[in-house]
Amino acid sequence: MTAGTVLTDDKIPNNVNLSGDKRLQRALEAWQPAFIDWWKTMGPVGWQQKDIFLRTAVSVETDGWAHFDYVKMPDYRWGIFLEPKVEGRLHHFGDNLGTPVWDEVPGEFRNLLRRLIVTQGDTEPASVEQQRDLGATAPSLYDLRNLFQVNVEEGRHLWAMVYLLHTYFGRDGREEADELLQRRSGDVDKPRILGAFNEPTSHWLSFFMFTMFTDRDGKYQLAALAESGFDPLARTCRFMLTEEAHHMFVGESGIQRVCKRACELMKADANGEVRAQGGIDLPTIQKYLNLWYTLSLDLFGGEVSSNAADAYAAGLKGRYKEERYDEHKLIGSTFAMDVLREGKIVHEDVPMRTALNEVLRTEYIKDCQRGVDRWNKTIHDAGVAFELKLPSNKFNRQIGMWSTLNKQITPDGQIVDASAWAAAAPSWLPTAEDETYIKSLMKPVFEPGKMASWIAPPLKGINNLPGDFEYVR
Ligand code: BYC
Ligand code: FE
Ligand code: FE
Repeated sequence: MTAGTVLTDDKIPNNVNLSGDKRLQRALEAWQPAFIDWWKTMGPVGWQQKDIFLRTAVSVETDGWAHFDYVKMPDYRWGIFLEPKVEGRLHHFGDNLGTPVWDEVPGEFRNLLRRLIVTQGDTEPASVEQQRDLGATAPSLYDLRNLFQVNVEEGRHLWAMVYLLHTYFGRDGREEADELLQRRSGDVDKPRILGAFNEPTSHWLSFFMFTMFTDRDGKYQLAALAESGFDPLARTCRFMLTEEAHHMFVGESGIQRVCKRACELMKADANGEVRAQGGIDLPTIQKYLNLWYTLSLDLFGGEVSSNAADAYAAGLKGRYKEERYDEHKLIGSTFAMDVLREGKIVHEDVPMRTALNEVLRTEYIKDCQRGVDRWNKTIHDAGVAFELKLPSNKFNRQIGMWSTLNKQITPDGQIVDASAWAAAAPSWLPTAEDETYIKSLMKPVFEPGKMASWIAPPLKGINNLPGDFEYVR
């Protein structure tokens, strides 16, 4: 598509009256060719002209958000969807509690709000960039299709944030929207904003860990923004959450299948050696878990954060499921958490508003634990005595108060000296050898119904399709 093409409701499914909003149409018409350019140069390598069996959101109704058909990725209809407006909605937390929510950007919070939207928006294309080479080594057509499903939906999430920037932030919103297509994951000069989104996901084990742990940060951040008193942001994020569930499913079920296969191969080998059988052994899975979980913990920001306090006070970013709590102003209340005082870990009460990043992270950790419990059930059911564990929230941190002890805290949360840490690190985090080994396993399997050696087949097909369905043709 070239510049000047008229964007109709047909090209961009939407429920924001795009065809009736000339100003927005013009802005998106200018941005859309840049997006397609970006998709072609930074999106999935290869496969662009293949038919992929994808889900497209065509409306927010229950029968409209999961429309399955074969599409070529560049023809995917990236749409703009907001959950329907709830009339009379009020701020339900923060300093403006009880007053009507905003349909326009509140002037005094403009910068804070724009920063939240840009940070959210930046992660979406970043993840597509991180995953762009994975198609070449997919363990099955089923997995290949899931990768592309995640990729096009992250593309749609970018559209969602760009819609907000274009509609509500005028010229600087348009500039920010352009920059979202200019930063590059892992680039030293113009990196993506948040740490984890500059890390390579160079193979499928990292991809599954990423969708398990990093997309799950997406779930919690989006849920906190879905509470927003800036109503268009809340409505946008609520719809994005419906898609996020599938991304986490890809990660959780992906690792579960790798664990299952590890157990099978362990038993098949005379010495119980999974690697001898071309599989990924459980201790290696634990190392990648440690890596991606801790990178994702960093995404919640500092444990004590005035930014978090400001966003809550302003009513822009709430807690996870704010309605579950009794009190919504958080003045005078505290949160008990571990903090670092003169090199020691102590448990302390921290003023609640400044602790909100940690409050959200705590909810996230519980959710991760539920997933790890299900993996352990798979391992247990296979008759193998091994347990995967979430490491301490202080281990391997690069953001927040624990980052000062970055290479001194063990996965159990103990402070040790740097040399002891360094000596044990190869058993905690992936080594260069682990990377080489995992990559050596990444041989593509593109025959319908067939799986790579290191992963078990899924329990059922997408949309209940049979195991040998040709998801990509
Ligand atoms: N890396 O007060 P602080 C998703 C910066 S994932 C680098 O501690 P704050 C997805 C911070 O920006 C969800 N820098 O933290 C998943 C600040 O910088 P400035 C993404 C970091 O601001 C998979 C400084 O440190 N959505 O959707 O309370 C695939 C001090 O900040 C990091 C959001 O994140 C980091 N990890 O919280 C696809 C929601 N952490 O201003 C998609 C929007 C902090 O001093 N973002 N910094 O230069 C936010 O709510 C907040 O910005 C954060 C940070 C939670 C990220
Ligand atoms: Fe997303
Ligand atoms: Fe996602």
